[in-house]
Amino acid sequence: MGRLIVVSNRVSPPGDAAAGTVGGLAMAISAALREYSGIWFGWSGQTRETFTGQLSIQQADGVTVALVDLEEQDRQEYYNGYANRTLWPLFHYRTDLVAYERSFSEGYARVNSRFAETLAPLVQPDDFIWVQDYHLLPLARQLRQRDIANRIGFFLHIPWPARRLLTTLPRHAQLVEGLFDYDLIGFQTHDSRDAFADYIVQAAGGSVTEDGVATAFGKRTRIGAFPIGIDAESFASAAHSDAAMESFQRARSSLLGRKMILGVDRLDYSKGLEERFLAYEQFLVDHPDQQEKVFLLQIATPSRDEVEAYQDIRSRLESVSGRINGAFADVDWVPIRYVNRGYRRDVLAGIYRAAHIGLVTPLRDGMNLVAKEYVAAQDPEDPGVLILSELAGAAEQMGEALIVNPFSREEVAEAIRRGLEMPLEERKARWDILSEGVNRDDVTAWRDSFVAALQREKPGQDADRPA
Ligand code: ADQ
Repeated sequence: MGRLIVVSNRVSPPGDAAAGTVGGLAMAISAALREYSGIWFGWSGQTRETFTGQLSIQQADGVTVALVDLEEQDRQEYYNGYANRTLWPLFHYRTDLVAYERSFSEGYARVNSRFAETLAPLVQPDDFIWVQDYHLLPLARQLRQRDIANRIGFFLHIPWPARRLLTTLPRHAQLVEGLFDYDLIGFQTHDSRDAFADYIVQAAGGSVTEDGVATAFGKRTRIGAFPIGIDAESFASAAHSDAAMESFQRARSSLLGRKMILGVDRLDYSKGLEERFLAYEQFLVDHPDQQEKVFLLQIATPSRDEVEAYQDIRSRLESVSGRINGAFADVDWVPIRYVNRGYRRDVLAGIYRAAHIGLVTPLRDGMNLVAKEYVAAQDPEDPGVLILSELAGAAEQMGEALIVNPFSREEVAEAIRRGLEMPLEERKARWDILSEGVNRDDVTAWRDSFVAALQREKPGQDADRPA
């Protein structure tokens, strides 16, 4: 079997995994690459005056990383532009935030072409290529134009939007047609897979069979749901590390007998943080007896702060949390502890374990790994309660959580009340089922099922060629 080449927008530099600062997606990819002794190709995050296509190759931990620098204009038009100001808000149902600028789509096409141009010479005949996420939707097309006939798969980490939303995007058909140069397209959920199939049938006049063969634009591809998981085993052992024990103790001793509700998110408008704060405020209003008996710890790591919508959400959250704290706090109690920094995985695991409730209420989310990490970090003898948005992909798998509509303050407030009062027996029964799923459907299962499905495909099949 050939090597695995993973392509993603950003690549975590070797060494970050050891430092414990790598996020869920990066952990997932490193695990896959170690198994297939592959290459991880992507943007270095650096820019230079002109694009040279020169690669910086580094080896670490059984993984070869190949990085390419882009130009500043690429960063603005491709990364901050089309990826994060057009596709991200659109695919997260925030049409009010979508910017359609011609220079963005040009920059997006240019960077995908530059990726293909730099990657193509590295590809050997037996390799299989796995492209990650919405930054690189047209990459297969660009590679095919450079005579790369290898198997190429694509995995979308974010939701696929409903047809009516997608058709608001100028040149949407071109974007979708480009996907048909992949041999396999993976989605997080059946819901996303079905939304894609709906577009193929209703907007592109194509067809999709029961087993996921999609035909349109004179081409065929296969589609499927491959829900991503966490590295559950390593996360559970991180939860037992000294660092985790220390952060657990530190968090628990700061409780002073109170119960802790925890949110952990990238600071992003899709995560529903403002709505979460307001729902928590509703809970405090509905249950005055609970005031001073609980607090919300919200850890929100700033991200994409060159994009205005992210600066806006950051200042809104500061203002909403400040207002709630101003209205409810007492000399020895602050209802919301709002923290804007990142934590190492092991430290984070200890904080998860200390929390009585994990509050995961995105307004839209491809999967949401925090929900799974929260479950993996719990003490089996005294587990906390997961409250989970029905609009997170994870809700398709995690039905034993308290499932809520994140737009409904009343529902979220009521789930908080229920979670705080839930008897140990019920907490354990729910957690047992959740934990079994998190362990079974982990990142290894995700990787293996995607790679096996990709290898079953014959590369480069067109509809007019025999399958
Ligand atoms: P994200 O939108 O980044 O990922 P998520 O799945 O929650 O969302 O992953 C976030 C990761 O970052 C988690 O592993 C979490 O532990 C980590 N993290 C968040 N805040 C942190 C902090 N303060 N300190 C340290 N670590 C922190 C995208 C999609 C998701 C999809 C993933 C993977 O938007 O829907 O689940 O990719 O496919």
